[in-house]
Amino acid sequence: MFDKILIANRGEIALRILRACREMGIKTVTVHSQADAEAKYVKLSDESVCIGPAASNLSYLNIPAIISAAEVTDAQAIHPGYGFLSENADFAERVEKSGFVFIGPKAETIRLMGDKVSAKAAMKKAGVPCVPGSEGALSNDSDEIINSAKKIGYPVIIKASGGGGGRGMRIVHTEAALLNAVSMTKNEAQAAFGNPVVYLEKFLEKPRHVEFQVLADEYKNAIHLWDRDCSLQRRHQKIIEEAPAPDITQRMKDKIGGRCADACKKIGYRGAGTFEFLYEDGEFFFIEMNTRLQVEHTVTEMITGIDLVQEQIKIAYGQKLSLRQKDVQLSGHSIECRINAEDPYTFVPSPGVISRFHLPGGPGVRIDTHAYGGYKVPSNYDSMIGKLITHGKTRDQAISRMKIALSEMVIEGIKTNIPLHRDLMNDMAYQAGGVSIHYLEKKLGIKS
Ligand code: MV4
Repeated sequence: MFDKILIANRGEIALRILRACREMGIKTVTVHSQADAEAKYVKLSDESVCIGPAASNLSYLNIPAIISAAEVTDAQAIHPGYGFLSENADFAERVEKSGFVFIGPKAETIRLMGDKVSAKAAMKKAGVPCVPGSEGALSNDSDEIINSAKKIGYPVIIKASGGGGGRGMRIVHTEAALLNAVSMTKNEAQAAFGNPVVYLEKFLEKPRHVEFQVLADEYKNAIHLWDRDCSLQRRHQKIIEEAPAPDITQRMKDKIGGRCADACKKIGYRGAGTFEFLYEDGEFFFIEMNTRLQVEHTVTEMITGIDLVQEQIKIAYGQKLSLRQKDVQLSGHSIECRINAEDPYTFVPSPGVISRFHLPGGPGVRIDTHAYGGYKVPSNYDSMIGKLITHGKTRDQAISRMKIALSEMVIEGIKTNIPLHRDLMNDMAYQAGGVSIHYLEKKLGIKS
C-alpha cells in the first residue's frame, strides 16, 4: 500500500480523506492556504505545507505548488477530494507525469466526461439511456438546428458542451426563439469555457435528480453502489441528499445500475464515479458523469457499509476490486443535510468565528466536519462547514433521527442553514418523498 498520501483539498473532505488514510496506516500530507494554517485537519496530518495565500487560485488551484509539496514530502499519491482540481484533466496528467499517482480516473477519462457532448455520446454507445436530443454538437446550419429541435419537440434546452453542473444552459419554448438563443448560448459558452460547442436536449419540466455511484478498477471490474436522490437544491447547490432514492422500483434501479457498471467496463473507467440522471415519469435519462468523489458519497457509505475513500485509494494503488455486485448489500436509509455558514433564507454567506458549537449524536448519527468552537470560517471558500448524516432502518426513522439531531445542534457566532433544515424535515412533501428539482426554489418563492 502507499506509504504517504498528499491531500489536495481543505475543509471537511480533507479530514474525511485523512481519516481513511489513518485507518489504512497511510501517512498524510496536507497542503493549506495561509487562511487555513490553523485548521484541524492540518494539525492532525503527519506533515503540512503552506502552498499560498487565501485566494484559491493562488493555493488550492496552484498546480506547481501542490506538485512541489508532494515532491518535498515524498508523498506517493495525491487525493484531490471534490471541487478545486478534482476534475481537472491537466492536473491529473501533471500529477502522473511528475511520478505521482492521481487518486481518480485517467486524465483522458476526465477529459472525455468534462466535455458533455463526448460524455453523452460515450454513454449512449455504452447502453446508458440518455435524454433525447441533437445527435451530438449542433452545427452552424440554421435549417439543421431548426429541424433538430422540431424532431425533439419543444420545449428544448440548449446546453454548452464545456458547461455542466448547471452552467451554460438556456431553455427554449418556441421555434421563433431558437436561433437567437443558440447564438447567445454559443457566445456565452465561448466566453465562459473557451468552447462554443452546444447541443440540444428535450427539456424535462419536472424531473428528479437521481444519481448512481460506481466503483471500477484498472482491470475492467466495475460495480454500482446504488442510487442517491439529490433533488433538494437551490441554484444548482444541493442542500439535502438521501439514499436510496424514494419511490423507484428496485427492478428499475437494478437495470440502470447495471447499465452504469457495464458502461464503466466499456469505457475503461477507473476509480469512484457518479452517473447523474434526470428521473421523470418512471424513466431515467443520463445527463452527466462526475469523475470525482462527491460531497454526498456519505449517504451511500451509510446504506452499503462501504468506505468509498478507502476503495478509491485501493483502486489507485492498483488493487483489484475486492467487492462484487452481490457483496453490495443495502441496509436502511440515509439522509444528509449540508450545513452551510450562510443566512438560512437569503443564502448570503456568513463567515466568522464560531462562538458556541455543540454537535448532536446517538444511534444512526454521523457528522463530517472540520469545524469546532472557536473556529473561524474563512470568507474565501465555499460556505459548507460540515454535513449531518443520519441512518435509520426506514426513511421515516432517518428523518426522525435527523429532526432530533438538528434540534440538538447548536452553532453560534455565525449564521447557518440549520433552521432551513429543521423546516424541511417537517415539510409534508419532503416527508412524502420524491420531490422534483424545482421543489425547494418554489417553496422558497424563488424563480428558477
Ligand atoms: C436538464 C434539465 C431539464 N431537462 N436537462 C442542471 C444541472 C446540469 N447537471 C443539468 N441540469 C438540468 N438539465 C434537461 N434535458 C434540468 C436541469 C436542472 C437541474 C438538474 C439537476 C439538478 C438541479 C437542476 C436545477 C435546474 C435545472
